[in-house]
Amino acid sequence: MRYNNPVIKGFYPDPSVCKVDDTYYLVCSSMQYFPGVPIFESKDLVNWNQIGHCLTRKSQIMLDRVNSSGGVFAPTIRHNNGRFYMTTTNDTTHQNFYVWTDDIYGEWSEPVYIDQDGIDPDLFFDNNNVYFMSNGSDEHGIGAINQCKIDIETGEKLTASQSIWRGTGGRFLESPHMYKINDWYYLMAAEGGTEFGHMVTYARSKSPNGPFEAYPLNPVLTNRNLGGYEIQAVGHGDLIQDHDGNWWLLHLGFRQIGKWIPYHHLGRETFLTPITFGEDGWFTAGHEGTTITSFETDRIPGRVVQEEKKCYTFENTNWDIDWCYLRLPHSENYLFKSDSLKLMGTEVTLDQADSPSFIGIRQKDFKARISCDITLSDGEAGITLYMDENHHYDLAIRKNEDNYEIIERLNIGDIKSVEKMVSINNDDHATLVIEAEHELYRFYIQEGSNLIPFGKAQTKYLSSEVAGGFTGVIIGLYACGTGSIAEFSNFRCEYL
Ligand code: 6LW
Repeated sequence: MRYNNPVIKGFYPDPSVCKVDDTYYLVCSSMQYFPGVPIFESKDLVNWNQIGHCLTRKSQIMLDRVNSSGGVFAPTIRHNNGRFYMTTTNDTTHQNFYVWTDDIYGEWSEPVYIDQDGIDPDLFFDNNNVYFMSNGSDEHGIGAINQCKIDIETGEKLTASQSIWRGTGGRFLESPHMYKINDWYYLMAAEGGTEFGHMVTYARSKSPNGPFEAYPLNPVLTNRNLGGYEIQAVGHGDLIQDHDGNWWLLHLGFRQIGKWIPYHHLGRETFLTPITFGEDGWFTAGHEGTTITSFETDRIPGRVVQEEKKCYTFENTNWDIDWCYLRLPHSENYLFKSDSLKLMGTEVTLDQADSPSFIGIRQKDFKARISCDITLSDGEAGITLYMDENHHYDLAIRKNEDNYEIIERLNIGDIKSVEKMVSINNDDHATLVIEAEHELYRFYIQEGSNLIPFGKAQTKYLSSEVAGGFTGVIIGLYACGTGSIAEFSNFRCEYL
C-alpha cells in the first residue's frame, strides 16, 4: 500500500510511541496548551485517532501564564507490566516528571518528579531496572545524554546521573530513546536543532550504561541536505516494531512553503518512516536516509486505507479531545452544547500570555474554509488564526459605543493593527469566513448567499520563522471584554 506523510497533521510534534497487543499509542508535546500531551491510537501506524490527553488536571501541570512555547515539552510513552507511563518536562518550571495509568482511556496519576535536569526525558525498562534519561551536559559542559536509575514506584533516584553519550557533534543533542533489540542496547537521539539542520543519530552498546559506539553513517535520517524539498526538520524520532516484526520510526518534521525563503506555519507534525536492520545489527532509515511525502510499502497490508477527516464541526468533534485552551481555562466562562458554544469575555485579550476566553483546534492543512456564526452582546468575539500573543490574525465582531462593527486585526510582532473595519449598525451577529491557502488567508463576511471580501494576510507572518517557538497555527474562537457574552454556532472547518 502507499501512505502519505505526515500521518498526523498539524501542530503535533515530538511523537513517542509504544505498542500494547494490537494497538499502537502515541503522544506529542503541547507546550502552553491545555489539556496537555495529546494521546492517539492506531492499528496500522498510518491512521491515528486521538483518544484523550495525559495531563487533564491543574494538579498535574502548572501552566499559569507560562510563556508561549513554554510548558510541556517532548514526552515519552512506555508500557511495562500492564501500566502505561508518560514522562515529560515542564520547561517553564524546569521539572521532569512522569504520570502513569492502568487505563489509557481514563485518568492519569498525579506527577512523580525526577531529580534530573534537562529536557526530552525517556524511560527504559530493562528486566528489573528502570533507567531515566534526558538531554543535558557532561562535567565539562559538553552536550550529553544523561542517565540514572530510578525506583519507578516512587521516582527516587537510585544512582547518580551520569553522561552516557555525547552524540556525533551536532548542536542541541536531545530526544534520547533507548531500546534493547536482540543483544544490543540502542541509544537514539536528535541533533542539529528542531529546524532545517535537524537529524536522527544513534549508537549502540552491549550495556545500557555504555560505552556506546556511534552508527558509522550517522545521521541515519535527515532532510537537511534536501534544500527546497517540502519536508524539512526531520528528527526527534521513536522506534516501534509492528505486528509483523518490521521496524518503523515515528518522528517530527514540518512542511515548508516559500521555496527560496522557506517557512512553515502549521507547526511540526508527525511523520512515519520505515526502518531496516542489516545483518550487522545497524539500521538504516527511509529513502536513502531521508523521509518523503509518500512511501510505497508492502510492509503494511494492502487492505489498509489511509483515511483523513476533512471536515470539523462542533457536532462531529469532542470538546475534551479535539479542542484546546490557552493555558488553564477559567471554566466558568465556557458553556458547551453539542452544537454551540457560549464564551464569557474577560479583560484578558489574545495579546497577553495568559488565559483569555479562547478555545481552538489545530490547523491541520494549508487549504481550508473556516466559517462560524457569532452573536455578541458587548466587547469583541471572533475567529483567530493564532500562533502566539504577538502573532495572530483576528476576524471579529466588536461592539463600540452605539453599534457593532466587523474588524480584521493583524498582529505581527510590534505591528498591531486593525486593518479593516465596517459598521453593521445594530446587528449583533455575523457569519465570518476565512479561506486558507498555502501563502494567504482571505477574510470574508457572509451575507445571505453573498461572500463579501473583507481582507487578506500572508501566512508567512504567522510562521515559526517569524514568530519563533515550537507550536503551529491554532484556529481559535475567542471573546474578550469584561461582561461580554458571545455565542458561536455553525462552526465548520473544511480542508480542501
Ligand atoms: C523538544 C526538543 C526540542 O522538547 O524542542 O528543539 C522541544 N528541540 O526536542 C519542544 O518541541
